Amino acid sequence: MTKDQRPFQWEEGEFTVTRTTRWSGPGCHDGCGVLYYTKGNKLVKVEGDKESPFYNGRLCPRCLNLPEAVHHRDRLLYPLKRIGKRGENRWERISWDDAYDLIETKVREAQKDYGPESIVCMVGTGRNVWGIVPKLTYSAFESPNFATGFLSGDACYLPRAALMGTMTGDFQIIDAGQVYEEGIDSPRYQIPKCIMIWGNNPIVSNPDGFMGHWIVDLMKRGTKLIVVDPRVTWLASRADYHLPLRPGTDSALALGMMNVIINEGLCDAEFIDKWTYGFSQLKERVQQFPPERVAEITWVPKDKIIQAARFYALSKPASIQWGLAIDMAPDGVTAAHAIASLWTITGNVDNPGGNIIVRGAYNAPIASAASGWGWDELPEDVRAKRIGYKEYPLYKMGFCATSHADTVLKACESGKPYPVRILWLQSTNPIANMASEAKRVHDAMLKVPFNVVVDLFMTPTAVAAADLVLPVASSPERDSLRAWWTPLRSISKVISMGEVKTDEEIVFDIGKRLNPKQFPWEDVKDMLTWCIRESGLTFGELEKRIYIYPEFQYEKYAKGLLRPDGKPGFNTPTGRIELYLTNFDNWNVGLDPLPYYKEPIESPVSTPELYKEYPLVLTTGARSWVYFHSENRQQPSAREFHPYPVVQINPETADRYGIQNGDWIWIENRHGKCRQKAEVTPIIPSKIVHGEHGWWYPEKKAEEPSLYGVWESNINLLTTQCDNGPSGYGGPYKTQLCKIYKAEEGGV
Ligand SMILES: Nc1nc2c(c(=O)[nH]1)N[C@H]1C(S)=C(S)[C@@H](COP(=O)(O)OP(=O)(O)OC[C@H]3O[C@@H](n4cnc5c(=O)[nH]c(N)nc54)[C@H](O)[C@@H]3O)O[C@H]1N2
Ligand SMILES: Nc1nc2c(c(=O)[nH]1)N[C@H]1C(S)=C(S)[C@@H](COP(=O)(O)OP(=O)(O)OC[C@H]3O[C@@H](n4cnc5c(=O)[nH]c(N)nc54)[C@H](O)[C@@H]3O)O[C@H]1N2
Ligand code: SF4
Ligand SMILES: [Mo]
Repeated sequence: MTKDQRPFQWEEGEFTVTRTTRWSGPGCHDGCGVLYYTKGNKLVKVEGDKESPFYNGRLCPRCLNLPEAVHHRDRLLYPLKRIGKRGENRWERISWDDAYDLIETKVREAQKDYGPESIVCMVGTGRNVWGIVPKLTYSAFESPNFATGFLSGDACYLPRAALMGTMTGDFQIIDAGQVYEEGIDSPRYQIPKCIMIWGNNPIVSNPDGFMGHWIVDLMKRGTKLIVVDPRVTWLASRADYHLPLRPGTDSALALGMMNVIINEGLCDAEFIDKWTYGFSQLKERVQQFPPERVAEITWVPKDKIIQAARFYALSKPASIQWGLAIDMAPDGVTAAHAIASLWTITGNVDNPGGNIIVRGAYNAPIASAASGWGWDELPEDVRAKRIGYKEYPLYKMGFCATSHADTVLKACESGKPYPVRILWLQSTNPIANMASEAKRVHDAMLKVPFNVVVDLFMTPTAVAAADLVLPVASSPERDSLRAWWTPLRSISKVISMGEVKTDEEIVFDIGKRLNPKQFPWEDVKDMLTWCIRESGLTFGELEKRIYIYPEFQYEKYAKGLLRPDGKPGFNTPTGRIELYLTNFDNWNVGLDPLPYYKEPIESPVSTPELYKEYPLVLTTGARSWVYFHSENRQQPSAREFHPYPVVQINPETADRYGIQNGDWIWIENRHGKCRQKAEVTPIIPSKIVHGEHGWWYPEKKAEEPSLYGVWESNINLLTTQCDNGPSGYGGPYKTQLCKIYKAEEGGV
């Protein structure tokens, strides 16, 4: 059968089978091709779509277990209004009309008495809310404040995105052939000789529209790996070079590798000369980072640094697949700058098998990772009120610009620069997961007069702080789109539960009520068709085709395809990739235009006294197979697979503290403590421990002070808010100190 003849839907025995895309909820960063097997209104099983390019039928346990999530008895099915006090978990079922009436009243009050900027909308990570919630914020509420759910320093992808926005003027990702329907078999593609995987564990996390199994496919064709990770991950165990660095020292390592590459003349001189700005200043800066010094800082042996640097530079094409660990240190932006400089000075820019420049497929605003939909409608004086906009000019850059989360927190606490009157949380669970310093965030939310949570399940955050809870549809209950990055994909609704609405429907309904001029569409499908108008298809047509690939071109900078004026070059002030960031000078707020290294706030070097008391370096939150952050803890199969929070400790360290595999232990530092279960394993070095994030216990008591046991194993009792880098981005989620000791019997 040719691809055009493939059916979108068919009957198979007692099932209707639908071929479509799965995204959120429950949360995921990807949109893999799935086959939904439904019987009436029931999702019975999910299989991978073998004919879906680049997913080829490969599914994670989280997709295979979707029926358990979707039909779970704890799903929220009706709008709920709080009765009694916050934290009592007492709710009254109300109609959607009553919910919308209440929202309209509260929004109009806030707009009139405090200005629209007193309404702050918050989202969690990369789901199909990043297009639609900005539209709600800017067009319906007319507020400039779209934010993450108190994610300190917005330390997830946004630091890297903003850095690329100012350094390159565009967005770069690794080329794993995903821009072609034929994938790595495309004649235009080249297999990278080397992939450097930096602070990322994509086999488990499949982050940001990237699939870990793409790397495995490339390894089968000969690609060699360098892995920069303190732990021996699956990929590290198969790498030619594994650099197990001390958490938070990434920029020193990248600067040290550049020292080797530049001083040994291994750069791409022609590319540097023609397309980059500031090489001579960078060359001077890297002289401060000879491999001996870098080995001391990073705990990676000097020879390994030299050999890995040579191997990366001498492999062409080569690419870098980077991850979250870069953002999760206060100076994450400079680490990103140093790493992006590595691919720039070796000329691996927008080349086959290198780090290519991408934009969301067909610029579809609703479906991509970008968050600007509706921003242009706001007058300049309203935009200027965005929290953090003035203090942190880097927050204007990038494709996912948000309000500064830590300053939003301070505004909730202090009413400055102005009061926050409404928090609208659509797809985030800050106190269990997204925010650091969880108790502080809990208390701050209670100061806000009206909070709305839009979610699939009741969460610790909702019980603690919400006044209204709206039930939202899961992915198989949702008509939606995906354009992060390519191809453009349709998401089809195959079942419906209770009175749930989709994120798009909720925003659309509220927009129609509050500001109909900016929501001119007849219904959500009409709006979806408008969003993909550049593809020339209606939503219904796309749904039958499932996906469509826009044309992709390499070396767009040479062809005049990047700048608004159509000239060759990059969309930056100098028209070149800026190794020296001229914007940092222009803004005049004290940002270093060159990459630098700064010690973590608490570390063996910066706080030696503290290190005596807390003699282990703590990194947190490396992804696990069946959980997506704080989600899925309700699913019996997921809990069977991964019943407890796990803290990884090296056998030598465990011995030193009398800890056995499987013991409940306390992880503690001067900010707080929590309990997790020890996994004694050689994959982690002896001076480092790793604690899991996102843990709460849906089976435990909901009401305060328990909040489903959210304070028992929560690693974000040990992390801090408002310790950001100078750009405002970055927070110390993965760079703390701690001590560990055996907990009393019983566990949690
Ligand atoms: N210590 C530590 N903390 C961390 C991290 C770490 O590495 N270490 N990682 C951080 C990172 S990178 C991130 S991005 C944050 C993530 O933080 P969040 O995105 O807030 O995490 P989730 O637990 O997935 O919470 C999302 C909520 O949204 C709901 N939901 C899921 N899908 C949908 C949907 O489609 N629509 C709606 N309306 N709701 C939905 C879920 O049921 C859940 O209650 O956590 C951060 N927290
Ligand atoms: N199953 C599942 N998938 C997910 C998620 C989930 O919760 N569950 N969350 C999604 C989200 S929001 C994100 S942001 C992505 C994140 O996905 P990734 O980018 O893969 O991030 P992590 O798994 O947090 O960490 C990756 C690796 O960094 C290492 N590491 C820790 N500290 C450091 C350090 O200081 N430097 C370096 N170089 N490495 C360090 C860890 O050992 C770990 O192996 O995953 C997404 N995908
Ligand atoms: S990455 Fe995994 S959970 Fe997410 S859509 Fe793909 S198969 Fe499903
Ligand atoms: Mo994230």
